[in-house]
Amino acid sequence: MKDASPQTIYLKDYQPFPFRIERVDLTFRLAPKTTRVISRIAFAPNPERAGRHDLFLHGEKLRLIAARIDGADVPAALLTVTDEGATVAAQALPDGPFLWEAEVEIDPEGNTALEGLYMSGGMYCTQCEAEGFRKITYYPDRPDVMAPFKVRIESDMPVMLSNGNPTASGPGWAEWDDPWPKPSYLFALVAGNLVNLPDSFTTRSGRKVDLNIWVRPGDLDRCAFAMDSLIRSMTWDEEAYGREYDLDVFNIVAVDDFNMGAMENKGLNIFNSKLVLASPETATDLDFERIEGVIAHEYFHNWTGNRITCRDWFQLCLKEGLTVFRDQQFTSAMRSEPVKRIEDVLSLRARQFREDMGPLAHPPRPSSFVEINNFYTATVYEKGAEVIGMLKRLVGDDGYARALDLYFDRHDGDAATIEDWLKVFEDATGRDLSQFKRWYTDAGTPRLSVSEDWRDGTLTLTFTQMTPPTPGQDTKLPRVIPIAVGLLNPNGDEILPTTILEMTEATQSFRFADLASRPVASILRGFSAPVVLEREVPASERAFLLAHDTDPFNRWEAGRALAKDVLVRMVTDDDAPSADYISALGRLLTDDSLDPAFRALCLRLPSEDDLAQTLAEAGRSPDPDRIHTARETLARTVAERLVRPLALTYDAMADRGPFSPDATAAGRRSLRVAALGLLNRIDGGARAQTLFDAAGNMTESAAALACLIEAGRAEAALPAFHERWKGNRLVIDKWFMIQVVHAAPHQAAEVAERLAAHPDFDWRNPNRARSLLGGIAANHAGFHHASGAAYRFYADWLLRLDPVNPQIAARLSTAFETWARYDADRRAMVAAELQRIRSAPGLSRDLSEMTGRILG
Ligand code: 0A1
Ligand code: ZN
Repeated sequence: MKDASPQTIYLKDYQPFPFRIERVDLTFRLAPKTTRVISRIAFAPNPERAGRHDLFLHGEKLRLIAARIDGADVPAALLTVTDEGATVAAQALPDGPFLWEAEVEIDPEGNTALEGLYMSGGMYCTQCEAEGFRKITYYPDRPDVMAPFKVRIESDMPVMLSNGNPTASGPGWAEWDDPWPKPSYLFALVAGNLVNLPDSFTTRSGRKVDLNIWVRPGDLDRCAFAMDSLIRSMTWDEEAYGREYDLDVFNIVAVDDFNMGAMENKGLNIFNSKLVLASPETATDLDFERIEGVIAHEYFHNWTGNRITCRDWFQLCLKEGLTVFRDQQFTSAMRSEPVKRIEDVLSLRARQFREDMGPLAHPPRPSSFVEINNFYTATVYEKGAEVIGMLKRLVGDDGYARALDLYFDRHDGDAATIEDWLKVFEDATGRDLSQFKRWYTDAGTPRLSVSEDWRDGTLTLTFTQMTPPTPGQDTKLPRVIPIAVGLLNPNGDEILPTTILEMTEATQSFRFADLASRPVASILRGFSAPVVLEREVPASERAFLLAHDTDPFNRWEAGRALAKDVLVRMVTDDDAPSADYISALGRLLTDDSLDPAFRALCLRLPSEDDLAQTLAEAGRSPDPDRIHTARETLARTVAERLVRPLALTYDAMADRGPFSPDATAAGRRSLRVAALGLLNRIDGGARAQTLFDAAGNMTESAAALACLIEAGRAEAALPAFHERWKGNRLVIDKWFMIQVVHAAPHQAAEVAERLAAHPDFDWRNPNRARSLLGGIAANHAGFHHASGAAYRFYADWLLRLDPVNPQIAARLSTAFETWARYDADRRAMVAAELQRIRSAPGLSRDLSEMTGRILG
């Protein structure tokens, strides 16, 4: 989308649309370059907006063929058409209800931005969130305008799908009816040569629902896990939230070209094929877990997003935060709760904290935006979910359940706001949440510092909170912070079980009296609030918590903090790796009472980006080379000192029976490959080679390949892997990514250049572009190499991608969001690349907004 002067849109300017829509009828005559869309839309005045109004309908890249009101052509003088839409002057409109009819022509094949109606591998599909429907026909493309849709599709494709229930079909046509009023962003259409995996589900009130997963012929043998995940999601949502499905069919379609992960269109979810297709040979355990989680996420949107949608896009976290929270609960229920919590916190810190500390920081509910597609962020999604977790901690499980019941009762069929959401909690629990609301309106991650005072059998914990300034928000008021605390006596017995302290002031003390001896405090258990805990803790206390904490999250956290302390000292003071840390790790590794997945997480050293962030938080400029060297040295030292237990673990965790994707088997594999990653530093890739040659599943195969690259002996493995998997796009994506992620820092840009010239580098495919570019950005020392070669390579590709798919270019540009952390030379190189991008003629609104904000 080219736009000379992109406009900022403000939450405070919200006004309801002057018209309501009673029903929508759409006919599609599909043709790759010339699809006709005929719309009939029954409008009526909206009583919330008195007076007469022009009718403005969004529309972009449409060729208008005819426009009629109540059967008569709209006079040319009363119809204004621009790049953004069509306006019918008020005097052309009757006082009461009227019928708008339009015929437009669109070009799905030429739609490389993958927004609106486009083609992927010969099939037609749509993506309408957030503002794609306006590229299909003229419409008030905003989430607060909801209507029932009827759709007729005419094409020579064997399968034609849309939202709702199928009503009739014949040779070359099919009709669909969606009785549930929905906003246009939930519209979907698919037509193609597809095959389906069918199943069914009977809801607890007895409605039989036909389930289908539609894929390209040849992919059918990789859908079973997704179907199983769907059925488990439907069951769980009934049990945990009392939510039933509400149509006769639920269709999922997998497409290869998709900008995001998946989309919750009513009754017709469209998925990136990487989040549907899985077999043991082609998908890693992480892929399986993501598929399960995203299938659940999209299904859960049926209530939190579709039945109750958002009034405007500023409220995006209303549906996304809640739905992420629900999918996290689901995964915890299906797998291990502590392991899931640790994984979520790792991802929160890596993505959301990083965002919150840089130039792109914004509140979960922003108050302005230029391009809404740039706000599908970790803050809206993951922090949005954390805020709900805190609400639940504050009001308790019963309060949460009452509030949610009230939310569904009160707002079913509504386009709601964050105010509506908080009000149901206030009404259901009697709490005043006005201070809590700051979590939605303020950006930035609070820093929470703690001091301890011990005297006369009383422990006093004094907390101070401070949130650094973020763009446009210089001063911050104190927030409500639920701090989960437990106390352990020196033997490791719990003397105070987890208790929630409710902090509301800038500084606040909490007392624990009548204690026989000085306890050890376990603070922020379960990561009860998304804050940075700043606390000087002696290594001995961390080691004690790592050995004894009864809260598994904090047990892991203690080990992680120890590892970080060690690594930071190695980077800043050239310290030797700490023997205490390594022996603590050794004890954990061999503790068979602990879940292997948990042990695997403990073995994983903090990432280089995480260390850079930690150093930056402490006001130091991180040196990527030193960080890389320190981490490598620690990994090698751990491997040398723990070679025996690591080798035993590696052997013991081998799969015993047939492959299972379940959490237990996946946890064993993750411990096995974590041990392999360390041993690989000292066995010259010997184990990796054996595993690569024998691996029967992708988790081990991909891990072995990565190890071989790191050991510098992948010359045979890389072509062998390519040869074996050249027919499978998803596996070839991995082949691209692994090579750049694991390349030595000084070679990373060169490897990326070489791969970009590979005939399989189909960069118009978002997954493929993300594999290579996301891969190099994830190679911290490679991306930030002092030569600046990776910065240049990356910027070149953003410029190339932007005219083709601005959304993808803009998302990838976040690799530069941390630039201000680094030294002056690196900062100058990144700034020059960002300026080069900004000066490109015809830059998209998406990338222009992002580069502008990143530069600050
Ligand atoms: N609502 C979807 C994510 C999504 C958002 C935007 C898209 O295109 C710009 C596509 C999908 C979800 O949360 O799963
Ligand atoms: Zn979502």
